[in-house]
Amino acid sequence: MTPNLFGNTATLYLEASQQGIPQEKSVNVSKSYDSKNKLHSKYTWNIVWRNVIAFIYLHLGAVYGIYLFFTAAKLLTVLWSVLIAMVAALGITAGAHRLWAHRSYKAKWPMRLMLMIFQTIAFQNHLFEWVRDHRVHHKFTDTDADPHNAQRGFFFSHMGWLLVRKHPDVIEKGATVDMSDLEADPIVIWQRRLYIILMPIFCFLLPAWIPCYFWGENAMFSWYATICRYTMSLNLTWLVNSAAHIWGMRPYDKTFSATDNIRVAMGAFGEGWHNYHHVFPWDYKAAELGDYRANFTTAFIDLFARIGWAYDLKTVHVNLIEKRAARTGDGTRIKPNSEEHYHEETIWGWGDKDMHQEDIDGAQIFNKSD
Ligand code: ST9
Ligand code: ZN
Ligand code: ZN
Repeated sequence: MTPNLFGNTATLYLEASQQGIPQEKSVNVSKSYDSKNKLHSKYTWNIVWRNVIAFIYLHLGAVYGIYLFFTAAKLLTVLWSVLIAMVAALGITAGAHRLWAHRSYKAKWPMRLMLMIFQTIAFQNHLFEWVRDHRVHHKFTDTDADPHNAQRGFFFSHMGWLLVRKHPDVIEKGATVDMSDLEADPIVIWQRRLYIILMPIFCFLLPAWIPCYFWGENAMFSWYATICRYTMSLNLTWLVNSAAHIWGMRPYDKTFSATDNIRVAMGAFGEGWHNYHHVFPWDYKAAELGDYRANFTTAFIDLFARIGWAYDLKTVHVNLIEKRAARTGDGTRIKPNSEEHYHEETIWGWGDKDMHQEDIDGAQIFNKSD
């Protein structure tokens, strides 16, 4: 598939859809572009200037932060920033993503509390909002209802979607996605209620204050180290939505844009095996192959499984993977058994009402609860 960096035809596809021109969910990504619709486009982006200004500040601040890391900041401040970035990343990968969004394993309350705090450090919206957008992304991948639809180009799927009002389909179709499990989790509800207080404390104030108090870092250096850490973490996360929906292989299902991208997997703690992940979102490893080096999150979950805090770890039997790859993959994992590839219903994770019985029967569950 040709990389689509700034939208153009794909954006126009979206625009056309707003003129009432019917569209179906794409069967093959490249087929979804329809140049005839160009003439009818009138869609105007509803830009949220507050966000544009905030992201400009964050990115300029991040550049200054990098400069300070190499010239003026103390080594301890650099190491501290890396540590906080790692903790925040685990809040997203092991917490928001694999635990809450996909229910690929279960966690006892101390682990959920810890992951909720880690996720608050990451400031990528509160858990309820993060999970809702992510489940909607999985259910409606590559359509207007996908909050960061990669058909609208690299920039939109990376960051642009946070700078404009959502497409009405996101809200309309998103309302059909089950969120009852999060509504029943007191830790998620408590975080949502207090987010406006918790987020600034955990993402900005504490991480910036600790270097000043404990090793006498200059307050401005510490602030820009914090801005830099946050902005770099955001960009690494966003690569899963952009790069891992554009560049790479589609070994398990070639009918949607998600790809397996090892570079993203390394940088995003194992979240770059994204073609596999879209096919089997309920696998706690979010990957079929690869070891802990390219999947730090799996190592983290396995560690907590050893002490019993993480349990019911779900993964997929190789027979099921190969059967699916032969049916819908691009041939890089296993030889396809037919030239015809049909798009199959996508699901958001374990417990989705559209989950195939074959998948439920084929799941392997480790560290099972009684
Ligand atoms: C951020 C998120 O960065 C990043 C997510 C990345 C996901 C990646 C996943 C990949 C796996 C993980 C990889 C990790 C790797 C980590 C490695 C690190 C080393 N369904 O949103 P609103 C309804 S955030 C159903 O305001 P607007 C709902 O009723 C960055 N309904 O829409 C809602 O009301 P409420 C920091 C939905 O007005 C109402 O609509 N945060 C859905 O169009 C209004 O919702 C920011 O920058 C849905 N999906 O505004 C904030 N969505 O919530 C940016 C909405 O009360 N966001 N509704 O129920 C905003 O300012 C706004 O959301 C907006 C849209 C301007 C973008
Ligand atoms: Zn996911
Ligand atoms: Zn995706």
